Amino acid sequence: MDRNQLMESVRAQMPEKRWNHTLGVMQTAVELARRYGVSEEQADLAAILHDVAKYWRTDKMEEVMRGNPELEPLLSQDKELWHAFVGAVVAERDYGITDPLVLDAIRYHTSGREKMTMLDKVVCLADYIEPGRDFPGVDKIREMAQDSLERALVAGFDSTLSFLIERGKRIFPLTVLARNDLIMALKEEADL
Ligand code: DGI
Ligand code: FE
Ligand code: FE
Repeated sequence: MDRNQLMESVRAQMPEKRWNHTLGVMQTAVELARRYGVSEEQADLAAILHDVAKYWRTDKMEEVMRGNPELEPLLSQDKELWHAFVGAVVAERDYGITDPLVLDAIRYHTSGREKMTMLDKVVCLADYIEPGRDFPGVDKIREMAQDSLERALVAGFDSTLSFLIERGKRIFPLTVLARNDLIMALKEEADL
C-alpha cells in the first residue's frame, strides 16, 4: 500500500472534519520535525495514522483491547484514551507498520509518557497546535513551539489537565509522568 492508498484508507474511517484535522497534524508534524531534526517521513506516517481509530465504535475498540495484556487495563480508563493505543495496534496489524518509533508516537499521542522520544513529542505537540485547533491559549503554545518542543508540550498538557479538572474527570497517570519528566528535563537544561 503506498502513501496515497494509506491516506484514503484512513480517511474512509472518519468524518471529513477529523480528516481535515489529520491533514493539519501531518503538516504541523512535518514542520516541527524539520525544525527539531526529527525524520520527516516518520512524523508524516505517524500523523497520518494517529487518529485512525478515533471514530471506531466502542465495541470494535474493545475487541482489539480484550486479550491484549498491555491494552486490557485501559478498559477501565477514560474511553478518550483508547483510540491512541488501539491506533498503534491497527497501524501494525492492518497497515503493516513495523517501525517501533512510529508505533510509539501513535500509541502515546494522547497521553504522553515518561521519556518521550523526539518523534513522540513532535506528534503529540502537532496534535495540539495544528492550524484547525482552537482552544484558549493555543496561539501562545504555537509561539512556544518555535523555540522549545518541551515547553510547548508542557503547556499543551497543562491545558488538557485543566480541562479534565474543570470537568471533574480522572487524570491518566501517564500524562502526569510525561509532564513531570518534561519539567525535570527543562530544569536540568536551565541549570547547566
Ligand atoms: O484525538 P484528538 O481529539 O485529536 O486529541 P487527543 O488524542 O489528544 O485526545 C484528547 C482527548 O483525550 C481530550 O478530550 C482529553 C482526553 N483525555 C482524557 N483523559 C486524559 C486525556 N488526555 C490526556 N492527555 N490525559 C488524560 O488523562
Ligand atoms: Fe487523538
Ligand atoms: Fe488528533
